[in-house]
Amino acid sequence: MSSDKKTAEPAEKLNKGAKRPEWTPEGGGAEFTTRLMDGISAVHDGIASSPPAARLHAPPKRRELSVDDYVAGVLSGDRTILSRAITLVESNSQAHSRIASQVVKALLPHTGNSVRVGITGVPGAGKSTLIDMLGKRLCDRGHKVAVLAVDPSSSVTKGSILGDKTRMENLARHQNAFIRPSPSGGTLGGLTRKSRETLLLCEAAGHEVILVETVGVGQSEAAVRSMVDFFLLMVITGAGDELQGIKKGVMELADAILINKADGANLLKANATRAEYGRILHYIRPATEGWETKALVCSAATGAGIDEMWNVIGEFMRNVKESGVFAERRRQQTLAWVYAMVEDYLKQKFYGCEAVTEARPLMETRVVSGDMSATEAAAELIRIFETAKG
Ligand SMILES: Nc1nc2c(ncn2[C@@H]2O[C@H](COP(=O)(O)OP(=O)(O)OP(=O)(O)O)[C@@H](O)[C@H]2O)c(=O)[nH]1
Ligand SMILES: [Mg+2]
Repeated sequence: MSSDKKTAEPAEKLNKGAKRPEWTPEGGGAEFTTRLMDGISAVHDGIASSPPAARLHAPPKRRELSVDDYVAGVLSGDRTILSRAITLVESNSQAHSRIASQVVKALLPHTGNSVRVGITGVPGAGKSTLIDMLGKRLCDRGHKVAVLAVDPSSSVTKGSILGDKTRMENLARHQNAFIRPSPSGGTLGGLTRKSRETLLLCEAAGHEVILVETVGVGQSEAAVRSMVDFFLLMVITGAGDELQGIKKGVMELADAILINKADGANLLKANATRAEYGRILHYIRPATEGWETKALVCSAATGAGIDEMWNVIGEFMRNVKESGVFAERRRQQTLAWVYAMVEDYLKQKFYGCEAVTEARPLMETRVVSGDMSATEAAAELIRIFETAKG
């Protein structure tokens, strides 16, 4: 018994908080980073079903990259470095965002050369299935395709539209594809900033087609519209009231409405729905000057109609490039981005200000009870804010 205890002691001592072996010299560099396994709590019995040894170790600390490393890596299309650059852009740490902005700035001259397509639609419309099928076809034809997600719901649920639900299995396996789930956490404004910079990084890495998926709830459609050239609204045939379910505002953002799941018993119905949308579109203001919003059908599952849809996007791009609408839209989008970031910053400052937070309940009570007008309350809150920040 006592001898058991004796032999156990050194191991306990070694493992207790120790991440490196005792024999590592003081100040030893990366060449001495061999890590110790946890004692008997770790499983290594030589049986094949055990977790691989690598997982028993804490992951080795990755070498820090310089701005030049990031820039060179992204430009050479190195996917690992592209991923790390995106992680940097997504980070909320100030130190990271300083490096990130230098990386993005250095890469800017290499951006702008892709077709940016936004895809929205109600949950379950088939967005991910379409992206998987379309993306794979484009990759097979030699294009490099990047897929991004803007998912404001993920900041609440910590889920992600490209995460657990749909893995885009065909596309994910393709060497020409790069798939990035939505960053989690933060406001829609924050997510959009990150997604925009991610988009630029993907372009610099040579991706010629960028597909941005967003779930059709809330404000994310407008956010995605403001970062893409072509905006696709995916719908499905429903219980007869499907047209009412879609807000006119969202239809006005779309360059095409794609009725998905036009297969099997649903084919006839999908075609009828397309005709109906075709009629409605006459009364809707087109999203893009000089382009008539199209109503199309497809089956993301079988692939029918997908090439035709891609041809429509090609036709659109030729049209807007010739007319100058493309260049003007990109210019406007960049300017809008500047002010969106300014607004985001100001909002954060205002609502993050302690004096404002303290004053709000009283102001709100007074406004609601009619003791104070909304204008007076706003003026007072702004005065409090400006006094607080000195
Ligand atoms: N029959 C049929 N089923 C489809 C088609 N496209 C997608 N589906 C199915 O519809 C379901 C939802 O598809 P997704 O691609 O995950 O839909 P989504 O729009 O990405 O959904 P969220 O990410 O949750 O917003 C899945 O079970 C798909 O297999 C289609 O063209 N035909
Ligand atoms: Mg999806």
